[in-house]
Amino acid sequence: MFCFQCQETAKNTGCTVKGVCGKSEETANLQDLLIYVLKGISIYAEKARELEISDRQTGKFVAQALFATITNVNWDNERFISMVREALKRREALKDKFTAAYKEKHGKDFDEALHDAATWTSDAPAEFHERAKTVGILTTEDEDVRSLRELLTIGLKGTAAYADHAAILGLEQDDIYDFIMTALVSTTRDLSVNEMIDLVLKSGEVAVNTMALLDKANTSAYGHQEMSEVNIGVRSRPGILISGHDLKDMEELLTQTEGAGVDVYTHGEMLPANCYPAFKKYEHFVGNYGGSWWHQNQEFESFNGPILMTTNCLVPLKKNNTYQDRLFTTGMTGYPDAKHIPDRPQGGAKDFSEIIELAKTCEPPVEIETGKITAGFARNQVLALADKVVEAVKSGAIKRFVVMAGCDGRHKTRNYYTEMAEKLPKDTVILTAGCAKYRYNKLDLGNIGGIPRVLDAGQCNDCYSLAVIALKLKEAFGLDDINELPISYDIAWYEQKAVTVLLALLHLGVTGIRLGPTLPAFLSPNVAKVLVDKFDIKPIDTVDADIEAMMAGK
Ligand code: SF4
Ligand code: SF3
Repeated sequence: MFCFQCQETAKNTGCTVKGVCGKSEETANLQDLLIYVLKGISIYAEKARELEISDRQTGKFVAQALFATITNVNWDNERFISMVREALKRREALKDKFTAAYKEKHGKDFDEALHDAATWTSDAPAEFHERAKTVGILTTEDEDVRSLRELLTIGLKGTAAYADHAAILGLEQDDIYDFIMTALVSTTRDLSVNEMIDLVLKSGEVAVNTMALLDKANTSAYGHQEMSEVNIGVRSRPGILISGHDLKDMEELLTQTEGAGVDVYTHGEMLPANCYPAFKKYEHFVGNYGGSWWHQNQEFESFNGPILMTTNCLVPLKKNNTYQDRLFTTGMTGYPDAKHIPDRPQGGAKDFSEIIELAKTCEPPVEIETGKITAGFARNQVLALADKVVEAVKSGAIKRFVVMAGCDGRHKTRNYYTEMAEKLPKDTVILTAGCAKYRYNKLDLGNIGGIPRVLDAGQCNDCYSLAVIALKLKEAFGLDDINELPISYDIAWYEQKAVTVLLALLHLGVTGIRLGPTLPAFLSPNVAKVLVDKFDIKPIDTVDADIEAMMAGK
């Protein structure tokens, strides 16, 4: 195996024996093979597009399959085997459609030689495993080509996840699926370095569009997040814990648990659900339990009730854990020993009754903390405060905004972000989104004239809100360049969605981003240099040095 897609990768080079995350060689290889067959589908999809044949369902499948390969999403080899089979089936169906149309148009059979990803086939899992060993990342020998191909593919994964969330809420755009597939095809071709860089940058544009689509899907379904005090203590009834990013699952769980005598709590990236009007109204929706994803081995124990994982981050269970029988996955998430809740039938809802019945037999959660977190500062809420914010900047009460969005992770070096939040001057405001916030969202950092010093826009995809806010401020101050704003970017990354967000920021023209706790292993020295030269991306330094630089606008 070889995997270097996340920040925790072994020695910041690549996991080769087993993932630091716990991913087995078998799973890693099946993921490689799945992506390989997705490239084959994409080759035919591109050909079919030339003949004006489009197949939205297949585009969506490609997005979902990519989503499944994100760190900490799916640990179930059986699911990957069935996804490879489905991918092969879809590829063949698309091929048949295309070749028939081709023959009709040209009066002869299609006989162009295609990349092996479009022709390889098998139905035997043993052959899957063999083939998988020959299609991994290292088969691209040139380090820079590999780096650009993987930067593109890794960025696509987050876009794919966000596109799937939007699709679940009924919003889809063919151009997003088309780009994902075009980009996958590009990795099977010998392109020039400039062509590859262009595609990477274009993927940032598509990421922005996809986050905008998801923002529209979320806000039109559930309203705009509003400033909310989220309870972090517990009540005395048994509860269900829901984690991940899928708001449709959140909605259906809340409606199905109403009046059932059990409470609902969020974990990790589901925290922002507490700020949507459509969810806040439920009396049995208690608040948020615990911290970010990597605390789950302890927190799922003490929660006592069933846990529903709707997306990442799900981490492997420890031996002798007590929650394996209480763990449920759904959507693209999977774990070999956990119960999987099937997709909703057309026009219907998922059936969470088994989870609810189990909850009734469980002990209530153990209280691990008490108090409240202030959240809900997505674009609408911040723009409602815009006058106040602009005034505070003009008067000098707010000297600088620091965007500290992204992911959390278990590595000790991430204390940097807690220390940064604590040490930033009192006239700075932190803008955040994603689970990185758990490093400082329970600290009492005060407010500036009623504006909290931590403005939490929500999930990682809500970084879109941060972009909207920055663009509005640029307008309010009559600036030409987003980089003239008193905003610094100190982004934490762990999994691939953060890479997507980074590419989106680059597309919006943001320069000077600090990225930590380490720079991605998939950036070769030459590719890293391009990003440094073009966008002034930099690694984090010490907290004190970074504060000094950021306050000086560097
Ligand atoms: Fe290693 Fe990260 Fe890949 Fe897991 S996801 S195998 S930790 S690089
Ligand atoms: Fe967190 Fe996994 Fe990335 Fe959505 S839940 S930000 S790490």
